[in-house]
This record gives sequence, structure tokens and C-alpha cells, in this order.
Amino acid sequence: MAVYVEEVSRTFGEYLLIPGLTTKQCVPSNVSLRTPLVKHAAGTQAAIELNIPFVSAIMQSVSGPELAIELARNGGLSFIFGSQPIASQAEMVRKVKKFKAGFVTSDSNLTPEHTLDDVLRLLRQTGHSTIGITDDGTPNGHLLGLVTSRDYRLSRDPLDKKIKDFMTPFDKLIVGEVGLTLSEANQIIWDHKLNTLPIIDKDGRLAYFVFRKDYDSHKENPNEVSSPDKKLLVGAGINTRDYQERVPALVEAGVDVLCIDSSDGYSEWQCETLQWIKQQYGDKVLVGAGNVVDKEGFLYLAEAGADFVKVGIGGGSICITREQKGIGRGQATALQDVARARDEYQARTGIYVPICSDGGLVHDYHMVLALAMGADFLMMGRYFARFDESPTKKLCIKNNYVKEYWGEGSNRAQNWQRYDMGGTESLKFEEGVDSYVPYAGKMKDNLAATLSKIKATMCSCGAVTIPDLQQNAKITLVSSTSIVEGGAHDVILKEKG
Ligand code: RVP
Repeated sequence: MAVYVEEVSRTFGEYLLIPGLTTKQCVPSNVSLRTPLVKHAAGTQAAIELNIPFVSAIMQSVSGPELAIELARNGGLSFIFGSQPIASQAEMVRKVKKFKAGFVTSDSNLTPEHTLDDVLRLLRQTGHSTIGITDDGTPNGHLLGLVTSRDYRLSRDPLDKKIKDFMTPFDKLIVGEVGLTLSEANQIIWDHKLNTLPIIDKDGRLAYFVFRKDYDSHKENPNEVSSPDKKLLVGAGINTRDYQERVPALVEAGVDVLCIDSSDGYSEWQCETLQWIKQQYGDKVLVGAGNVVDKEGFLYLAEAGADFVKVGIGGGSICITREQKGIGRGQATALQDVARARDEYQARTGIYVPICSDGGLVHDYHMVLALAMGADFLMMGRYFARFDESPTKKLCIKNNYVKEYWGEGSNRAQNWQRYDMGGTESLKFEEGVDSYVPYAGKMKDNLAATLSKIKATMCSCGAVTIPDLQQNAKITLVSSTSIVEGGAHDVILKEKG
């Protein structure tokens, strides 16, 4: 006879936190959101820790290099999507690893033979007024000069005037050499009253620009997460089909951590993939697995060697797996079950395997609930898709700005490996939708608001660290009537101005 799980499948919106004693030390500025990403012996430090408990979803519409750079600069981590050719995924990883705060690869470049008209066209396209003039017009060609808006006068210069006749030529430029630190570059900028310092390699090729303003923005990122060589941390998604080719390419590109990406991870395919990686690389390559929704799934992956386990089936905002296949579990219940298994596993083995709550986080307070229920970090798609840094188009629809957001199981993404059940048959139905999300601006501004809410809630619960919260939170189920009571009610709301 089938097993009936008596516990109702519940989600975050059905719970609230009951405040604990807030001591005088328990203020937002004392709250640390530092959290382990990978397994470690209890009481020791994990090989990778994040400064904020957020990772971005392994999705085409979320985790490209631009978002990965910004998230790592703010203390979290992205998993670059795996539903693309191996070479292009590895290139994205490389792009994140190559990022040096304040050192920007020039995205506006022309040759001396181009004209003022070309300069203006490029300016309209990129919005950047500093243009690198290289022998072949590429970002890393030999540097021959620079054009800024101070080099031409639109009222006098003809549009067909050649760049070589008005650029600031190389011998008049102050340049720095690869290897300079950001503060050394900044010193040159100040000494010579420059706006831009081109950085060239020993062969005279353009490597980067350092702009005056970027030095300050570096100081604004105290949470930045980086590897010992000071490069930003980045992760990447893999699948259980082509891992023998994909993993070596990603490792070669410098990836810090991998994650097997599947809607249902309780499978022998995942076990095989984990074992192959561990046989090839030992603990030099860290790899998470999932997704699971119960104790059995967690234990299976933990014992197979997963460095973290991801929890959640069917809760994602763009996900229709539950409707299509009838599998899944309320995210809160799944998380509680897996968290219990993680703690039991630690008690038995002395090894702490972090768990990640993936999908279905709608309000900021859901994030605190997920952490209180035992998640070490949270994976989000919809949340990040709304920002400037996500790789999708920003559109104006019915006077509202939106960004595109589509599921990996949609026809648009065609990430069938994620939903693959083995064998040779190809997938015949979608498990995700193609949608829009309201545009929300810069990641940094949104993170600041979200993190300050999380810290305020933690202080109300009397917790200054995530482990504190996990051990001491008081969580209560709420009735549907009390959910209504929680919003504004029985008043006539004023129109927002
Ligand atoms: P959300 O943050 O609620 O948008 O959910 C994102 C999560 O949804 C992803 O991390 C992934 O687990 C899941 N997902 C991604 N694509 C699909 C799908 O097409 N069904 N689901």
C-alpha cells in the first residue's frame, strides 16, 4: 500500500515568527548574515562562505556574468546557467573570474580609420563617451589613442572627419600597466587630473580602463566574496548527461562551485555524477545536488558526496511541475523535513551539509522564515530577474516597465536535461512558463532594502546570526483569517501619489 505522509504540505505564507527577547546588542548593525555554502566538519569553517545568504537561480533569464559579478560584489553568489553550450558557459565563468573591481574591459572601441559619425553612432548605442582606439577596433587591440567628448566639436567638425585626425594619440596619453593595483591606478588618475586611465599590457595592447568614479564604488562593496586570489566567486550549473565534458571545462575556466541542476534530484543519475566528480577531483571541486523535498532525498545525495543539497520541487514562480506531473511538496514543509535530516546527519557523522531553499520566495519575510526553518542559503530566480543586471530585455508594457523571465522547463529555454528522466526518450511537455516580472532597478538598491528588513526581523526574534535564528526562532502557523488581519484592513487606502 502507498505511504501516506500525514503532515500537510505547507508554504511560507502560512507561517509567522513570534518575537523573542531583543537585547540591547541585538541591533541591525550587529547582525551577520554570513553563512556556509559547502559541507564541513561541524565546528570548523566551510571552504566557501557567503556574506549574504542569497544565490541566484541556475536560469538563462537570471544568471549571466553581469548579474554574477554584481551579486558576488554584494556578498552572494550566482550559478551561471548550464542550458547553453559548454564553451559559452565556460566563457561566462571566465568573464566573472577576470573581473577586477574598478578595471573595466572597454566596450566602446573603434580604429583610427573610423569617422566622427561612427563615434556618434557608438555613443548612442553604448551611452559611453570614452572610446578606445585600437589597431583592429577590438577591446584588446594595440592602443593607438582615445576619443572622449573633449576631442571633437559637433558644431565645426564634419561627420566624415577621420578619428586619426582628432583622437588624443597614444604618445599624449598617460597610461598604466597591467599589474597596477586599483589604488595605484587611482593615484595616477589624481596626480594627472584624469577621468580615464587606460591600462595596457607589455605589448601595448589595451587591457582595461580605470575610471575615476569606480574607485569609490569599490569601497562601497564591503561584502564582496572572493577566492584567495582575490577573484570574485562564481558557481555554475551542470547536468547529469554531459558532465564528463562540461565539468573539466568549467574547472579550467576557474569556477568555484558547481551545482547539479534538476527539478527532481533523487536519482541514480545524480549519484553517478557526484561520484564521478569526486573520483576525478576529490574535494578540489565542490558540487551541490538536488532538488529534493524530504529526508530520504537529502540522505541519498549527502551520502553520495554532495557538498550542499538544494530543496524544492514545484514552488518556483514560473514552475508548473506540480500541475504537469503531480510531484512536489509545499516549500516550507519540504524545508523543515530536510533541515531535520541535515541535523540528524550532522549528529551522526559530525559533518554539516548546508541546505538551500530554492524557489517560491515571494515576500522578504519569507526569506527570514526559510532561514529560521533551517535553510543556510536561498536560491531565487524571480527576485533577481527584476533587476538591471539580469540578462533579459526590459520592456514597457501598458505603461509599466517589466523584464522577461522564463522557466528552464519552458519551450523557450529548452533545458530538457533538467527534467530528463533518463533513457533515450526526449521530453514531450513543458514544466515552466514564459513571463514578465515588474522591473525593479539596480540590484544593489533592492538588496539594501531586503537585507535591512531581514536584519530587522532577526532582531525582533533576538538573533544576530543565522545559526542563532535557526536555533531560537519561534514559528507559528497562521489561520487564513489571521493572514487577512496581517495586511491593511478595514480602512480606505489613500491613492499613492
Ligand atoms: P522563483 O525564485 O520562485 O522564481 O523560483 C526559481 C526556481 O524555480 C529555480 O531556482 C528553479 O529551481 C525553479 N525553476 C526554474 N525553471 C523552472 C521551470 O521551468 N519549471 N523552475
